[in-house]
Parts: sequence; C-alpha cells; structure tokens
Amino acid sequence: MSAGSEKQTRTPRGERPLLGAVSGAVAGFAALAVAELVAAAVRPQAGPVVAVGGAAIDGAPTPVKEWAVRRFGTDDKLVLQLGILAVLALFALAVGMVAVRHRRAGAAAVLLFGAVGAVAATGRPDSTGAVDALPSVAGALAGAVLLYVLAGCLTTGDDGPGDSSATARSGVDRRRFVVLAATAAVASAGAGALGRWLTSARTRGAIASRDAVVLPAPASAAKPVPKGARLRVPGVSPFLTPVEDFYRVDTALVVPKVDAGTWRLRIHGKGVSRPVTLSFDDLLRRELIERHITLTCVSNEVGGPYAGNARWTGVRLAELLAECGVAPPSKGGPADQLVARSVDGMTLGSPVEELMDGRDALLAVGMNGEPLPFRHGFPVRMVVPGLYGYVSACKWIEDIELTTFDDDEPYWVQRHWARRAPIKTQSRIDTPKPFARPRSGTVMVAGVAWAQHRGIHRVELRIDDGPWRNADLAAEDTRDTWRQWSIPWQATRGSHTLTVRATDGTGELQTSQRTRTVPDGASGWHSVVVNVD
Ligand SMILES: Nc1nc2c(c(=O)[nH]1)N[C@H]1C(S)=C(S)[C@@H](COP(=O)(O)O)O[C@H]1N2
Ligand SMILES: [Mo]
Repeated sequence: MSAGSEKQTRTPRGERPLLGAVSGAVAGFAALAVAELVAAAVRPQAGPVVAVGGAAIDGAPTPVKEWAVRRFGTDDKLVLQLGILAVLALFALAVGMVAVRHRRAGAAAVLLFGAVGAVAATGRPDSTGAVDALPSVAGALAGAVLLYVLAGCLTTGDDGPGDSSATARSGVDRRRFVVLAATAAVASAGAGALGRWLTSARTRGAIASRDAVVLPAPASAAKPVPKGARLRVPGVSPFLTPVEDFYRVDTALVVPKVDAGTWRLRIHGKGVSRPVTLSFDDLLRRELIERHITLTCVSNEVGGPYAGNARWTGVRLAELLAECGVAPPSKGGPADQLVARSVDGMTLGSPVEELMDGRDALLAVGMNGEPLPFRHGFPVRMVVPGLYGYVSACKWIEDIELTTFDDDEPYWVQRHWARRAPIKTQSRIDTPKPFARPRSGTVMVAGVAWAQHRGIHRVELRIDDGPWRNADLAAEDTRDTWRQWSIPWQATRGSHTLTVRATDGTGELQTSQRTRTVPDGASGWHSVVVNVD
C-alpha cells in the first residue's frame, strides 16, 4: 500500500470493495445532483454533463461527428449524454473502491472530475464567465466530502481527522454507513429534483412567450401548392414535411429555450452604416412573407433523410440588411460574409452576395403556420433557399455580423467544412425501400429530387443496367422546393438495382461521382436493391 498510513481491516474480504463501490455511486449521484441544483441557479447549460457533452461535440473529430449523426441521427445527443453518464457511473464505482483504502486519493479523484467539468463549462462558447464553474465545483466538493465520510465508515485507517479510533478497532461501522449513505441518496434525489424543477421554471417564461405569439398574416402569402405537386403514391415523402417529422441537426445538447420577450437581434459589422438591435415585436411589425423552402443538411448521405420542406414565414433578410446600409460585394460592399451567431454560441457564415441576390433569404419566425418550434430555432432563425443549413440556417439567432471570408472562420469551417456550400442536385428513392420484397408485376417507384433555387427539370430511373427512363414529375411548386417523382415498373422476379438521377433547372445532370459529405456535401446517384418475389 502506497499511503502506508492505513491499517488492515477486519471486515470480511469482498465486502469492503462492494461497500466502497456503493459509496462511490452515492457520492457520484450526490455530486451530479448538487451540480444540477447549482446549475439551475447559475445557468442550466453550465451543468457538468451538458458542458462536457458540448465540449465533446465541439472537440470530436469530424469523422466521429459524421458517424454519430449517421448512426444515431437525431438521437445522437441522447446517446452522448447516456454515454457520459455511463462513464461517470463506472468512474464512481471505481473511485469508491479505491476510497476504502485511500480516502484522500478517492476524494481527490472526485475533485479532479469536478475540475474537468469546470474547465469544460467555462470554455463553452456561450459561457458567461467564471460562474459557470460553480456547478461542477460545488458538485465535486459535495461528492468528495461525502465519499471521504462514507469511506471513513469502512476504513480502519487513520488518514483523516474524522476517524474514530473505536470504529477503527471494530472494523466497518456498517450501521453508520447505511444511515449516511441512505440519507445522502435521498437528499441528493431531492436536490436533483429541485434543480430540475428550477430549470423548468426558467424555461416556463420562454414557453409562455411562444404560446403568446400570434403570427400576423403575411403581406405576401406563399403561392398555393399546385394541385399536381402532390403525388398519390404510398411511401413517397409528403410534399410539405410535418413539423414533427422535420429532421433536426444541431450541436445543442439541450434545446435552447429563448424568451421572445427579452430576445434581441443585433446587426452590425463591416459596411453596416446603420447598425440596429431588433426585438421580436419589431420583426413581427415588419412586412412578413411566406415561402415554401426545402432545407437540406450537408451531412446528408446520398439517399439520406436530412431534407425537409416547410412553409416558412419571416422577414426578408436582404431588405433589413439594405436598411442597415449593407451592400453586396458586387455593388461595392466591403463585407462578403455574414456570420450569424446563436444564443448557444454557434456561428454560421453565409455569402452576402447570395443573401442579397433576390432569393427569399428569410429571418424566419414561423414554420408551417406556427411559431417556430424550439428545436427548430424559436424565436427566430435564418432560412436561405439554395444553401446548405450549416452555411445559412442559424437557429436561435441573436447576432448578425458583416465580415469577410478571410477574417472570420465560423464553427464548421474551423472543422474542415467548405466556406461556401451551394446545395448539390440530389434525387432519392423513397419507395420501394432497400431490400424490400415486392411481388412481381407493377411496382410504383417514387421519391423526391431537389436542387434548391435551380429547380428540378427531369428525373430518370434505371433498372439494373437497363436504359434510363423518364419518371413522371409532380408539378413544380417553386424552384426552391423539392419535387416528387414516380414511375411504374414492371418488376420481374429476382434481385434488381434501381438507380435514380436528376437534372436541375439549368440543364445540368446530377453527377454520378460519389463523394463523401465532407467538405461540401455528398454527391452521386442513389441506388436501392430490391428482391422481387
Ligand atoms: N444554432 C444552430 N443553428 C444551426 C445549427 C446548429 O448546430 N446550431 N445547425 C445547422 C445545420 S447543420 C442545419 S442542416 C440546420 C438544420 O435545421 P433543422 O434542425 O431545423 O432541420 O440548422 C442549422 N442551424
Ligand atoms: Mo447541416
């Protein structure tokens, strides 16, 4: 034994490590509960699990991030949090077992973990300063003290001033241990519950502010969806994606709940001769437009699910920028990049030229006729036709800075993604599904194709190595939306590969060249293998 200050116990072998593990678990639980309670008072996002998780997301190498998004999709954050908790639990058990023999080492290990949490919390981009260390520090202190005391009931050593020599001689003070551990566990559960309650109380204001929003009628409504834009083919993606089915991709471990009443948007930077700070009501008082716009994620694999089409209501961003004195580079403006920053510190950079070229770049306040859902950016987000989400669609936006591509590298660009990312032409087979077993005879093949702001001109399907055949295209809504397509196929028995490709509104054929999602979006044709019975 290295400490040399602890004597052998007379407890039956095997029991002490077990009780040690129990004290570790109780101490770990107490640490998290206290941290949660303090975080509720300080800032919920400064809690150690959220802070470490956020740091893990930001620090994860791009391939790992890609893998997580691909593997777990929208559940990637839940998986990450569960992973962190699992690591903490294992750590707590191990530290507890160590603490029976080395109380100080055990307590120190808990403090060390607290330090990790504190560093992560103060280093987050949305950190408000040193106070963000408080939850981790308080939790670690509580956990360390508790572990020290609990281990004291189990050790016969004398490495702490709290040891009673009577206990030391008689071995484990089991009664005291059980009472202490049970009391601590109950108190921790109480503290944790109180913390949760306080946190939810904080978000109640935001929820109430959203419930109170009444979206004014838009001055310019979306043109009604043409009758022929919706195909009646089972299995094809609906033309408008219901909000609850709309994909979600972001780095927020906890969805920010912003109070629209206190929300402000600042517009400033290079060439902004009239900087402004706007409230949510300021935006609602402006002329609102409503548009159907298909949003796609650069992380979408060929054939992947990260695309959705919604009816967005919002303010024309170009108009607002022009009022602030902003001119696009082609008209001599000094800023070629607009960096949008969200309340959680995310930054996204968009090309000013495209934002002001006449397309319907929006500061959106509504989605499918409702105020934005929290997960999709309430109260305000950007939506820009033709640009991938990571270079345009800032959710929970609070700051717009005009700058240059040379001067400012936003979040994803620092992580190997391209500075500029127009959407690549894509087409997807929605039905039949991969490895489906349709009956031979007529099988309806259908899906969607998108090339936002260029439009879709043609979609073709090929069976195995056969000829390309034109699919029936649903009517075009606008060139900023995807288009459904379908084609009947006389399926014969056996295994077949179906391949789709699209041609965009400029006449350019979707490239067959397969690329990965990094750095500027996947390309290649989508294929599905089916086995016809
Ligand atoms: N604040 C913030 N905004 C963000 C992101 C983010 O991580 N944080 N992700 C972007 C990405 S990569 C995409 S594809 C879109 C997705 O928007 P959705 O989740 O509403 O579908 O949001 C963009 N806006
Ligand atoms: Mo994305």
